[in-house]
Amino acid sequence: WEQQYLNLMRRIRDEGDFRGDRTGVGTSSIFGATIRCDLSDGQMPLVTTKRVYWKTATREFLWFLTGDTNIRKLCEQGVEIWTDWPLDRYRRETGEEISRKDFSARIVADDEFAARWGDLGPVYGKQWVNWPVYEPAGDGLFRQRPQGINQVAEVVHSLKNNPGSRRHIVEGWNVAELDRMALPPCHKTYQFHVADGKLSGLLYQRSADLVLGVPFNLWGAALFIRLLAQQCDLEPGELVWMGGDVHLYSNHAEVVEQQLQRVPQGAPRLEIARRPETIFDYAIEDFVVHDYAPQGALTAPVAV
Ligand code: THF
Repeated sequence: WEQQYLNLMRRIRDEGDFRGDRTGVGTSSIFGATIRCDLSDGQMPLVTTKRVYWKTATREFLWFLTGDTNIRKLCEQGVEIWTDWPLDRYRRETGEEISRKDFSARIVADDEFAARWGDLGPVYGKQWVNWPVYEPAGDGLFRQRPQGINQVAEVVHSLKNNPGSRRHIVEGWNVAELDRMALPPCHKTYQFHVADGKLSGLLYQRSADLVLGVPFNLWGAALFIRLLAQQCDLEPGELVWMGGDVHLYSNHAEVVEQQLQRVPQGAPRLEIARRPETIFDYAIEDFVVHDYAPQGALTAPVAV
């Protein structure tokens, strides 16, 4: 599968349309792309042509499943992939020139500071496990139900009880709440499919930072399938990744050249060492990756 990823990277470099973007960095992009990955025998779409921090991506995914939208729990674990957005807001609103390291340390140490500055709004985790529901209050008004919809639990239930359904969907794009999110969801729609005892999944991602984000998003989507498969006694099938606006940031050009000179090596496998009671009970220690010997790290700046 990794060759598909590299081919896509090469195609965008050679044929992409250059456009200014929200972040001001500028991208080359194409519209509409697909990558298919076989997940049988523990195989995972883990990029080997550079080091990808699969534990960071796993911690992020487990954090989504808790419904949390504050970066504090991530910062406590040394995961800083979401820190730049709250940091940017803090700097803009206070004018204080705080470093990323100091900001993150303060989020961890100070409850009030974390509550005030660490929240991303109703992003992925909130929508996945607690999508808000409003019901008539009788007087023409509506009130919010104390507990929203847990889409992940619903999908576990539907996979077990109605595997042939075409409605196994987890959706992040809550139109009514987009304006309160630090960033509207990129990996916005997951659909699952059961055939012949195998669970496949499709991720539709509206916007895809091919260098930095996509390796994380592919891992997360494949992990989602693996957890659901284990919980529902199914074998992992295939991951189908579909990107809308798939782009290369112009400040990633150097990294793109280096990565395109490399050749994928090996087939990393993920072992899940334990089967917890529910999909919400996994811990980072449950995951072991075998046969991962990535080529050297390539670092690239993230556009905020
Ligand atoms: N915005 C942009 N511009 N790119 C993205 O990939 C992205 N995301 C999330 C939200 N907005 C985005 C955030 N996810 C990294 C990885 C994933 C991110 C954000 C940043 C990153 O910097 N990765 C580095 C360092 C890894 C580490 O520090 O452990 C890497 O080399 O992989 C896509 O969902």
